[in-house]
Amino acid sequence: MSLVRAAIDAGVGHLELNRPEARNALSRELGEAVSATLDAWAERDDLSVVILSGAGGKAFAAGADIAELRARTHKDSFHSYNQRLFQRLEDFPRPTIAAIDGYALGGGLELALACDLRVASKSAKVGLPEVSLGIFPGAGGAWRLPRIVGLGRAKELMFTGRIVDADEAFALGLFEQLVDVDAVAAARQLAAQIAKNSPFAVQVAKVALNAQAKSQAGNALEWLGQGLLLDSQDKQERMTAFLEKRNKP
Ligand code: CO8
Repeated sequence: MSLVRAAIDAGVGHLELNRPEARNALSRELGEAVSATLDAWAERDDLSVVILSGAGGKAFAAGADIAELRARTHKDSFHSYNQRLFQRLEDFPRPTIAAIDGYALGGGLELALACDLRVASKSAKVGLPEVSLGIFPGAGGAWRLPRIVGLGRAKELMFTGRIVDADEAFALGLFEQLVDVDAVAAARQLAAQIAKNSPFAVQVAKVALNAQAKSQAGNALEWLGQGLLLDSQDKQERMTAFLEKRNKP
């Protein structure tokens, strides 16, 4: 079974993370499949907008794959696979929309934060539980989240690791749109509105808006900070507890 389902229809690309049995947890292989699709789509003139979603209805993505993370060390942090993927998404030449039904946790929320826009349904539950696992949101969350919700709110969410329901997340400004059901259908409507406009003008607007928000220093701190945490015994114990179902955020 393919790890991503990708299709372009009427100028809108739909990329669906397809690992529902693991709540679309972002394994290295899944990340590479997303990256390959973005590479293939970056040059497409017939593409105006990209929608990202998660298969199965229960999760957009439940974070990085904890079994893989448990085995990672500071050397993997310096390779920064997730960071580079999310940066690739932020720099993608067309607008990107995360359509969030169900959980978007940890790296799954960071993936959504790297998209230009977020549309969610009432089933959405979001949060950054990394600190409960002995690491921190080191794939852009530490600087993308405060950019969107403000520093104080970002700290509160990150330090507690608590999971927020859809209404609260919308009130915090994490989503641009909240609908009762079916975030993908709502994202398609939004994409259709954007797709009516000049693709090049929209691209220039995206570049101009993003130019102010780049954080190279943030990237460097993430490699260093996550590298230290990935090597810690505390992380080993906490991730083992999750995998052995002794603990849930
Ligand atoms: N990684 C691996 N497997 C996962 C993950 C995950 N993140 N999330 C869920 N799964 C697996 C479960 O282990 C389970 O597997 P199995 O069926 O083999 O037992 C299956 O998916 C279904 O999960 P649940 O039975 O737990 O499903 P529920 O619907 O009861 O609960 C939850 C859904 C609430 C989403 C729950 O699965 C959960 O809490 N998942 C973990 C959430 C989490 O902690 N995410 C943060 C991970 S850390 C991270 O993202 C770091 C990003 C920074 C990257 C930096 C890299 C260097």
